Amino acid sequence: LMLEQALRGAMAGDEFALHYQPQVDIANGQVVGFEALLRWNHDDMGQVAPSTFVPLLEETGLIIPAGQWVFSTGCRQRHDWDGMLPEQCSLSVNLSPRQFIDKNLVPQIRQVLEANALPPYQLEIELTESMLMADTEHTRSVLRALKDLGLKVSVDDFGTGYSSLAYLKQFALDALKIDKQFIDSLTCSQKDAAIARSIIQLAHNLDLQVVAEGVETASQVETLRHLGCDVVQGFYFGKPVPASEVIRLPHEMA
Ligand code: G
Ligand code: G
Ligand code: MN
Ligand code: NA
Repeated sequence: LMLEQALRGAMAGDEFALHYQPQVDIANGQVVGFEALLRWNHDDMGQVAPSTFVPLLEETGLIIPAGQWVFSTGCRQRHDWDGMLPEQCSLSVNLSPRQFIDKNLVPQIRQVLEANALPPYQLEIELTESMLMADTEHTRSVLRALKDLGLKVSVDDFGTGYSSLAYLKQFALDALKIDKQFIDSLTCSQKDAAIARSIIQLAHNLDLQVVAEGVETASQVETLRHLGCDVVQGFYFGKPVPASEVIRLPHEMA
């Protein structure tokens, strides 16, 4: 409850920030996007882990205004980087289940794109498998609307959620993000390598891009390149950094 009070204060005060982590085209090293990750710096507690406060935002419903803040801050930031980042470089925003079922989601996204004169292809939405499992009228219409707006939609933490693949044929998606747990032992576990290889093949057979998450070593990059992965993201290329550091990053990373 104290943490909940503190979170309400964070919303009102100036305690939230977005950090940005580069996503790199494995073929040519170009930075093709940044994932926006919410950070909370509390006056007394210091940095609170997202794994602690994001679930709390979700439970309390504060994720709705917080998510709105993430969209408007991220899109304004991407607009400010116009001309400093490659035109095609996108901003990925994580969406939680409560945001996904919120009736105002699509109008809000439309509004924030317009307010920041952002071309829709510069905004990518990350959903999780569980959010795509419910094949309801709402799920269909939201995904259709995001597609019609011209946004990219990717499936985060792929391979760790419910195991139905039916949603992959139901909805028009753009990318699968292979969960870090399969990348961690990619180079030492034949099973993890087989899973990564299979996800990449599955994705490509369905015309989806593949992003590998949590890439930390050069040998993981080599293996992923060999397996035909498209985009890599992880500490090997860079940790999430504050906005002020983004334009100082190289536009090309080996
Ligand atoms: O990288 P990090 O430890 O910051 O992220 C931890 C978790 O918090 C991840 O699952 C990530 O998807 C989630 N997360 C980070 N930022 C946001 C956000 O803006 N909105 C939502 N819904 N989740 C976020
Ligand atoms: O669930 P989601 O994929 O949105 O969460 C991304 C989380 O993973 C963030 O907390 C981010 O800081 C973290 N992360 C990104 N790259 C790496 C990495 O290479 N190693 C580790 N340990 N964590 C990473
Ligand atoms: Mn994510
Ligand atoms: Na993930």
